[in-house]
Amino acid sequence: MIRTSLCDLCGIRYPIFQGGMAHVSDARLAAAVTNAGGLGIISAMSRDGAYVREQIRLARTLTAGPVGVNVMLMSPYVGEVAAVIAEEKAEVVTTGAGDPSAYVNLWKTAGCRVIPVVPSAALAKRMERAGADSVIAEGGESGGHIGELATMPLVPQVTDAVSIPVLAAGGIGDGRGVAAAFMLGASGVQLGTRFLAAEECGIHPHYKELVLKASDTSTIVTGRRLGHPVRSLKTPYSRNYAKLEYTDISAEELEALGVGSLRKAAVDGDEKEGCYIAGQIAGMVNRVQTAAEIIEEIMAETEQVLRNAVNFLV
Ligand code: TUI
Repeated sequence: MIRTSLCDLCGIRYPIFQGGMAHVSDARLAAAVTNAGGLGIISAMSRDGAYVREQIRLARTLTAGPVGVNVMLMSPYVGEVAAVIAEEKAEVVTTGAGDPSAYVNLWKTAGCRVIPVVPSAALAKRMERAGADSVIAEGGESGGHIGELATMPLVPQVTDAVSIPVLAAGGIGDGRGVAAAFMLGASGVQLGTRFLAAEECGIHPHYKELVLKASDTSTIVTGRRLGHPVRSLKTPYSRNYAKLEYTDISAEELEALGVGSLRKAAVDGDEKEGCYIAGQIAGMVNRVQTAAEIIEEIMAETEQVLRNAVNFLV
C-alpha cells in the first residue's frame, strides 16, 4: 500500500491524477478514474462555463468521489469557467498553459484545492506564494503544450524550490516511472497518455489505434516557431506542419493549421488533419484496459519496484 500527503490533500486512495486532456478528458473518463481511486480531471479546454457546469454535474452522477477540472488558461472563456468551478465546488482545479494567480483566491474561497501545472521552479515558487496547494511539475516528455525542461531535471528542482507537495508529469507510463518520480521527490504523478487507452476513454478508435501502435520514437514537437510547442504523434498532419514550420509561411497561416486539429483527431479520427496528442511513453501503451486496471497495475508495479530497490543497498 502506498499513501502520500497528496492522498490526504485530495481525498484519494492512490496518488495518481489523470491529466485534463482537451477533447479527451470528459466526465465519464474522470469519474472512472476517481472511482478507481485516482483523481479524475475534466478538461475545460476552450469550452464555455455552461459546458463545464454540465460536465461537473454529470461526473457527480457517476461518482461520489472528488472531481477535478483542468483550466486551459489561454481559453477565451477562462473567466466564466473559473467562476463555474467555484460555484460547483470542484474538489480540485488544475491549470495549464499560463499563470493562474488571478483565480487562486476565488477557488480557495470556494474550498477547491488549487494545483497549477508548472514548467519551471520559478513559476512553482510564484504559485506557492499565490496560495497553491500543490504543483504539477510537467516535463517536455508529455503530450500537448510543453515547457523547456525534461521531467528528470525539472522535478527535483521544483521539489527543492517549494514546500508544498509536487506531482511529476511527463514521461511516466508505468510503475517504474511512478517509483522514479517518488525518488525525485514527488508525492504523486499525473498521467495522460496511458489513459488514452482506457476503456472509458471516448476518443475516436483511430486515435486509440495510433497510440497502441506507437513506438518510442513516434512523437514529434511542432509549434516552437509560434512560441507554443506541442508534442503529438507523427502523422500526416504533424509531419506536414514540421515541414512547413521553417519555410517562409506566415505565422497566421501556421496558426490556422492548428485551429480545430485536436478536435479533428479526438472526435473525428481525421487521418489527414487531426493532431493526435501523445507523450513519449506512447510506445509503452500496448493494450486497452479499464481505468481501474491501469491504476491497480501501476500501483502494484510501483510497490514492487520500491521493494526491489533495497537490493541495491549492500
Ligand atoms: O497545458 C498543457 N498542455 C496542453 S494545453 C493544450 S491546448 C493548446 N493548444 C495549442 C497551443 C497551446 C495550447 C494542449 N496541451 N500542459 C500544462 C502546461 N502548462 N505545459 C506547460 C505549461 C505552462 C507554460 C507556461 C504553464 C505555465 C506557463 O507560464 C508562463 C507564465 O505565464 O509565466
